[in-house]
Amino acid sequence: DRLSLSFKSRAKLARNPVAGELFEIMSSKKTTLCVAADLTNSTDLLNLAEEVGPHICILKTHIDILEDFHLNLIKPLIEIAQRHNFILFEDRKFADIGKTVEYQYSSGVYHISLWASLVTAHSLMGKGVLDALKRSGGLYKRGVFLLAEVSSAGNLINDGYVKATLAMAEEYPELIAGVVCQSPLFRAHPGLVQLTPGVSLDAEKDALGQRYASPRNVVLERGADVAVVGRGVTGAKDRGAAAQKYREVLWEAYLGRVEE
Ligand code: 6AU
Repeated sequence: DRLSLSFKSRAKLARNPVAGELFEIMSSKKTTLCVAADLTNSTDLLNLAEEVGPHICILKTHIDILEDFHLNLIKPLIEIAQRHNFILFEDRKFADIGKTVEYQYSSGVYHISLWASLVTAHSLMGKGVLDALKRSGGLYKRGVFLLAEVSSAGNLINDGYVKATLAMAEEYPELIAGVVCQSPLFRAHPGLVQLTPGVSLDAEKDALGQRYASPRNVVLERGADVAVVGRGVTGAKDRGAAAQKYREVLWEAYLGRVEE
């Protein structure tokens, strides 16, 4: 069972190289925290990366919400990620025909394939999305998180969609690093990472349909390996201290879950 195994032993079971690297980082750095850097200013983004860097395994970006994006941002961002040993994850949520996804991944303003080790994709459009990500150039080591469930109220995903998404993930074992979901869906696949957003110590929801659960709940009840925290950290006065707090409660919950 995935939930009772340590990240250390799961690192060896990962078929995707970034998932393997991620398990190693989580294990050695003792953190399962992914901070969602949903900020609109590049300098602010770099400052956040420095502040939370010691406490995270992943920095998740929505690079297209930056008002002052320039490719020059990428070099210092990679430098910070290497120095603090975390992974860059662009939450692009690809959801188009394969050919368009290929352009969105490799071209345009952001050149995501050159710097993001991890990206998200929807299963909605079918396998072409994954074929496109697989064959595009860019980083040698990269991984995809497929969205099987989402945190927002009123979403249209049903059981059939979830099942078909997991089946699609199984067809691309070298490409898929893990699954974004809200419940322990794939207990029999310890090499895959469960990434769960919608995590807050204070809030239950926001004004636009986001729903939150506590760090303990997402790890112990919902099966999260990595927990995504956005505003719980970015909205704090001391973002480094907030990240440290989330990291600690998440890690404690993980220790209470593993059996080896
Ligand atoms: O903690 P928050 O609500 O400030 O931010 C949550 C972050 C945002 C969302 O784009 C993302 O998590 N997210 C995702 C992801 C990671 O793909 C899926 C989902 O179901 N819900 C969700 O909030 O950056």
